[in-house]
Amino acid sequence: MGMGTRALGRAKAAAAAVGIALFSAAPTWAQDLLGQPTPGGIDLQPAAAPLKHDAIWFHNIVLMPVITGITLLVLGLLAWIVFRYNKKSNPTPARWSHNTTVEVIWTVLPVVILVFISLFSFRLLFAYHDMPEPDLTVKVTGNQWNWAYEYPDQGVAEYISNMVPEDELAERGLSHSVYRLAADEPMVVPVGKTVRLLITASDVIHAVALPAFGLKTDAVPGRVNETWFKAERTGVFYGQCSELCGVDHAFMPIQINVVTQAEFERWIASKGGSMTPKTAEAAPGGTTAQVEAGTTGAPVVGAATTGPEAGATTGIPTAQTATTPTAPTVQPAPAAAPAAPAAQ
Ligand SMILES: [Cu+2]
Repeated sequence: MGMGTRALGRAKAAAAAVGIALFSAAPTWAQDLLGQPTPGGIDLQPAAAPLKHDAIWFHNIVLMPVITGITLLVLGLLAWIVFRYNKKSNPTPARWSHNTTVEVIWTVLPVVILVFISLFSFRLLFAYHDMPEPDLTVKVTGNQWNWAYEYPDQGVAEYISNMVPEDELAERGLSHSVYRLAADEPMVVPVGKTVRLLITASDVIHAVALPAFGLKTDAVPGRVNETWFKAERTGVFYGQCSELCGVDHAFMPIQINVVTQAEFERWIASKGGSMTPKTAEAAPGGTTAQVEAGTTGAPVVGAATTGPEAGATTGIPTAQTATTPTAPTVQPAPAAAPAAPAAQ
C-alpha cells in the first residue's frame, strides 16, 4: 500500500514536470515566427493561408490522436508481454500458435483506422485541388539553382530570384536568421487574393515549398503543376526548394512578399507591367479579332461560302467575309476573340 502511494506520488510529480514543461513551452508556441522557422520551435509553422489552417487541423485533430493512441497501445502491449510473460512470471509457456480472432482484429482494425484517416485526408486533398477562381497567376520556374517568376497577365517578364548571400544580409538590413531564406527579388502578391502558381522547372526536379501557406508542389521539367494560396495577412514569407536538386539545393530559397493591393499595383508598374490584362486590350471592338479569326482559319464555313467569288476578285478572302453583312463570320467572332490573342 505504502509502495503504491509512493508510486502514485512519483507519477504525480512526473505529470507535474510534464505539465510545467508544456506550460513553459506554450509561450514559445505563441511566439512562433510567422513565415519562417522558429529556433527551437517544435510545432508546425503558424498558418497564413486557408489550406495551411486545414492542414494544421488535420494534423492536430485527426492524425495526432490516432498516432498517440496507437503508440500507447503498442507500448502497453509490449509492457504487458515483458512483465506478464517473462521467464520468471510464466515459467511454462503455452505451445499453441495462431489465433483467428486476434488475426482478424489486427487486420480489420488498421483498415478501419486508415479509412477513418482517409475521410479527412481526401477532404484536404480536394481542397488543394479545388482552386477558387484565381485573381492572379504567377509562373514559377525552378532552375539550378534559383527561382524565376513571371506574371503573364500583368506583362511582368520573367525575372530571377537569387538567394541573398550571407555577407550581404547586414547591408540589406536583414537578420542572420533569414540566411538561406531571403531572396534578392522576391515574388510579390496582393493580400487576400487567390494566387495561382503554375510551376515548372528548366533542368531537374525542384519543389516549391512554403510552410506558412501549406504549399509543397514539385517543379518538373516539361510539365506544369498547379497550386494556389490566398495570403491572409501582409508580410514576408519564406520557403525553400524541397526536392534534392544538386549541390546548391540548399541555396535556392523562395521569398513571397504579401503586400496591399495598392503596393502590389505600384510594384507591377515598377516592373514594367500593367494591371490591365493584355487580352482585354487586344480585343476592344472585335474588328481585330475578326481579321485574326479570318487569318487563323477559324470561320471555315464563312470563308467557304463567300470564298470562291471573293477570292477570285480580290484575292483577300478575310476582308471580304468581314464586310459581307450576311457572312457567318459575325457569329464565330465572339468565340474566336479570346482565343486569337492567346494564339500569338
Ligand atoms: Cu531545387
